[in-house]
Amino acid sequence: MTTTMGLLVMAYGTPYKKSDIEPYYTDIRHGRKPSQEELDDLTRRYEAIGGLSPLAGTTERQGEALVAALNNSGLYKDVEFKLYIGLKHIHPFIEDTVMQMHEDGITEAVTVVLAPHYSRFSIGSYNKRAKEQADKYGMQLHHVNSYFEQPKFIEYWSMRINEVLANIPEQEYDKTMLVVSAHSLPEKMIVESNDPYPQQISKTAQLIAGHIPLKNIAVGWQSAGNTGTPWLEPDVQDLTRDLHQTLGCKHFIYTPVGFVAEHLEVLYDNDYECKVVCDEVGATYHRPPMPDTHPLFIGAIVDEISNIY
Ligand code: FEC
Repeated sequence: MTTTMGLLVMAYGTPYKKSDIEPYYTDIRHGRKPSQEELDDLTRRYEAIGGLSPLAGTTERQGEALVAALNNSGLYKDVEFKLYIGLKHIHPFIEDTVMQMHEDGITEAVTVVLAPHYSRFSIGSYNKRAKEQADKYGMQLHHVNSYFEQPKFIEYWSMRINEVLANIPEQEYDKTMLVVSAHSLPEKMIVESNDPYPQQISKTAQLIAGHIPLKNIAVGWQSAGNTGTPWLEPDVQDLTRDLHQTLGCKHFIYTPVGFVAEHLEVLYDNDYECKVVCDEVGATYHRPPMPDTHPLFIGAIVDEISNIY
């Protein structure tokens, strides 16, 4: 007999239409409404990437690719995974999805967040919300906490960087900088709780370094909020200016490894903001494609799931 196992794929979420921007932003700010100026600024950034973000569709495609890969992996006899998507800041919210899973008769599920590195404030908070709801129904959850060390994840990024390098003359490699980045977080929170997030990003850079012929590799942080308190630094834009000044870099390759798809934080913060700085200093901007549904990326998550379930 085949057992149905839930596969709860959790992701950040994005506005589906322009009028969603305000409630979405309010949710991100834990219920505090943004000022008109803040709202206009966010709306302007969405407009700059075409009006809205492609993230909603990508999350669905990633979930579908993952459930298909799991069900075709041959790893699970008599188990059929059923996909559910739960979002952090917009419907379908994590709690509502877990309730739906219960109503559908799901008693056990694997959970995965579409972000490769663990922080108590990112993956930890998704897992907590899913577990609190699942506990109400006695549903058992198996959490994937991270997958940044999975060989296929590192292979994906190394392959993409090597593709970029194939178009840069080898004699310019010593003037080429790889910037490995992730979303910044408030520094105090991370330091006080001895959060593993910064070390996991550095480890990702270190693992990638073993597969590419570049010596110049820097870790940076992006997309920091404006809270008046320090966030993890250096910011990728400042880093670009500094590295250009000290090393005279001609090429910058940006790999936002803390994200897994093209969305506002990549399309605006990298493709627009970092490119502006590259143009300003006269260096070439490169940003390889994001993992999306690439089989190496989906395979990395399947491999991690097979470690926990
Ligand atoms: O394409 C899209 O529409 C959505 C892209 C998006 C992703 C994303 C991922 C992460 N965030 C993380 C932390 C924070 C913290 C704050 C914060 C604020 C925003 C705002 C927008 C936004 N984030 Fe986000 N994030 C995305 C979008 N994020 C929009 C609000 C305006 C702005 O600051 O730009 C600050 C909250 C506060 O003010 O209190 C903290 C982390 C990730 C990566 C892990 C994950 O995906 O969950 C960490 C995608």
